[in-house]
Amino acid sequence: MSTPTRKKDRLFAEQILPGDFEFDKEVAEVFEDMISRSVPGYTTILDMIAILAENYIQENSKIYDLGCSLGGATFAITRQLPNIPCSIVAIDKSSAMIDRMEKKKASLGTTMALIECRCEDILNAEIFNASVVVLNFTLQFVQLSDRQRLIEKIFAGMNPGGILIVSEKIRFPDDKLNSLFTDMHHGFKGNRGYSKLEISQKRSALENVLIPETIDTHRSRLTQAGFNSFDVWFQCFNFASMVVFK
Ligand code: GEK
Repeated sequence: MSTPTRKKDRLFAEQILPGDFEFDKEVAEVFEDMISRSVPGYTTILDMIAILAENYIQENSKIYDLGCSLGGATFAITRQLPNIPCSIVAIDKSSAMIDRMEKKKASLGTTMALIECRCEDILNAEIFNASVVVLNFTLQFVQLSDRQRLIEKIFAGMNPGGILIVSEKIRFPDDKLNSLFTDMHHGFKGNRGYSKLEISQKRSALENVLIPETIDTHRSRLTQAGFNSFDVWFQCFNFASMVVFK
């Protein structure tokens, strides 16, 4: 999804008043630049989600991209889909994100007709006949008390043999590892041009909004909901992507 017109993220470059991070119009405008300079392996993860979707899509079923932002995973999947009848439902509760995604979809032409973009809270969204479900860095923004219910709803809406992909920022039970990986992540952002001020202001803005959990917590929640064959298929520092099957 990288384009020469991609706008650079400078949202935290100047000293700003404290406040919680929001997925508003300003963030949507720079989102592609922001996520690819902030999440180690983001492009690889999208490419691999497309391959997983290609392998697990079932005829006449749906793919759900939950918390789709600008449709990074959705558009990667559409490039890789086999020629079988299916559709993709891309959901985000930020209208700024969905508006931009709709524009991108329109610019890509009629082959994108299989994508339905919805501005909706995933906690209220109906999920059914799903063979592939993607939560790519979305669950971390859902309130802790709502996470189990959401995962159970996804399980109920999936077909047997379907795959759920969950990518998250993660926490470690060991404090030493937590600070090592946090430092490495900040080093990664520094190498990609973010200043110390940008890194620390973004960190404070996300503090109450992005709540990471340990891999064990994810495993317990997913298996408790009924999913099987849990494993981590990608990890770089404190970012991981997990798969489970129904
Ligand atoms: C990608 N998956 O590029 N309902 C709907 N949307 C939500 C909810 C909710 N309850 N909570 C958060 N979001 C994307 C990247 S970004 C990750 C996902 C990041 C949405 C929120 O509006 C935002 O667009 C997205 O989840 C998280 O593959 O910024 O680190």
